[in-house]
Amino acid sequence: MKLYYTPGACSLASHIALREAGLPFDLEAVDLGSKKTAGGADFLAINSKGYIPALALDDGAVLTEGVSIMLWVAAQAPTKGLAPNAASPQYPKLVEWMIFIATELHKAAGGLFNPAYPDEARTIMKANLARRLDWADQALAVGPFLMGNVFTVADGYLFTVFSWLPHLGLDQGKWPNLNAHFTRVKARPAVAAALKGEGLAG
Ligand SMILES: N[C@@H](CCC(=O)N[C@@H](CS)C(=O)NCC(=O)O)C(=O)O
Repeated sequence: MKLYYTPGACSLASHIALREAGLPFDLEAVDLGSKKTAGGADFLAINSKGYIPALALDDGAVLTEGVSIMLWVAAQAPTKGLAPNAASPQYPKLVEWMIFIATELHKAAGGLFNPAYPDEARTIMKANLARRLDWADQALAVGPFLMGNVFTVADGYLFTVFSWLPHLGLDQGKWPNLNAHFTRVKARPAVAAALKGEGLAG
């Protein structure tokens, strides 16, 4: 299978999930401006939505939407504990985290990369994001991971979005529990390998 990604973007969370799962995969970078892959293919022919991540499976199917990809990857490696069993009471709690990160953090932070928003809009967007980060910081007071003692795909996703804050002029230190979580996740060998694989090590 092959993960289509852009260095440091939300596809990093799917990349981390694949590395944590220990599954074999290839990587191909996508230029989001030209919608061309590193190999010169038309990315829109691979994912007509035009955004990463996209995971092309060996049977020809293409998964899109990070949450869907990460939950599928977790299910391929059940012994790794990247998601609770789907019939367990913990599973919907993981899905809650995934949806919270996708809709309240990822999209809020991602929008701030768009320079077209005027300053007044950016101020409101940043305040909304900060409010959600405040809540997540409190929720992580117990930890060490979002689901307790076990690292799940939600932790790689939160790590990815939190890594964007300095690029948005937001101080990671304002959220001490999230910041400690970020450091903890970054130290994982699979995460270091994903960062290196995207040319982001260091
Ligand atoms: N709903 C998608 C959104 C993915 C997304 O926002 N991807 C961004 C990078 S983080 C992107 O590719 N943007 C380029 C575009 O929308 O054209 C998901 O959750 O996977």
